[in-house]
Amino acid sequence: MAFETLEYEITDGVVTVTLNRPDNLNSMNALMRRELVAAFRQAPEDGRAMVLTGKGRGFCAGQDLGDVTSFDELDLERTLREEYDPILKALRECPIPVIAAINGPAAGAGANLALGADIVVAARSASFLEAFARIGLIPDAGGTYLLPRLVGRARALGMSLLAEPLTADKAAEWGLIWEVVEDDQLAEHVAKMARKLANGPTAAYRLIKQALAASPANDIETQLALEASLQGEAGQTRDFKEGVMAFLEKRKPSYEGR
Ligand code: T3D
Repeated sequence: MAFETLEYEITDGVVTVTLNRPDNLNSMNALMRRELVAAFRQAPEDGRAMVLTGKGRGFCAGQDLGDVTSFDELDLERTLREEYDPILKALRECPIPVIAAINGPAAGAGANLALGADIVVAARSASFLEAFARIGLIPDAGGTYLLPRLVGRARALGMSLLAEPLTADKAAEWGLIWEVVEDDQLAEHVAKMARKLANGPTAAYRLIKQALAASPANDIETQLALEASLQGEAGQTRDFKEGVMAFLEKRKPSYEGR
């Protein structure tokens, strides 16, 4: 697909989307917001795993504040409902695993875009900043949903109210993200992880994502029923049979994603 604000590449079943407005740390304008939604919807057609990263020294600095030309004409509720929320929903609904490779500052809606991914790997020099309160706003783009679920109330409130950058190491220690790697190893490390996922049991990954996404809102009865139903589906896949046969035959499984 051709985008103006994103690079979109497909290699060995992995779709890599690179936010590409490096002069302002890949902050989001309206076009980037639309293109991100399109990319999350297109990626499962083109590959079996997706990587989201940023060009240059930043991941994403959230809303492009340079776009705010007239406060009188601003309607943030509309922008969120019509432009930001669809990004987070498209990311959430993306059936293939999405890895966010955080190469530098992730701030504002950029931090919450990162945290919406399935696996977040950060370069050691990267940071996470719920910048909103610095400019008199509340965490949006899914921030108030994701933060307490990832790190609990105390840390969610500290991050949101104090609006100070959190180092990648601290983010991993708190369980906000999956892991930290050295800066010069980020791209290779994530590419290897993405290739592994792209060669994995794609249908099971979709069902795992579905089960874990539903979990926070469910009681145990409902969640057990959902698990049973989704496992029933997984058990019908070609890849389940292949996984069991490969185990019994003491060989590596060859998954086809169905
Ligand atoms: O619709 C709505 O408005 C509601 C939705 C809101 C969603 C949001 O995301 S609100 C939060 C918006 N984002 C921020 O407030 C973060 C602003 N940026 C920063 O605080 C800092 O840039 C960082 C902490 C992220 C990184 O700091 P540092 O020192 O590494 O870089 P820098 O020098 O501040 O930035 C480098 C350049 O990027 C600089 O431009 P210049 O001087 O080289 O020409 C800077 O102005 C530009 N830049 C950084 N962030 C933004 C930006 N330009 C436009 N918008 C930005 N968000």
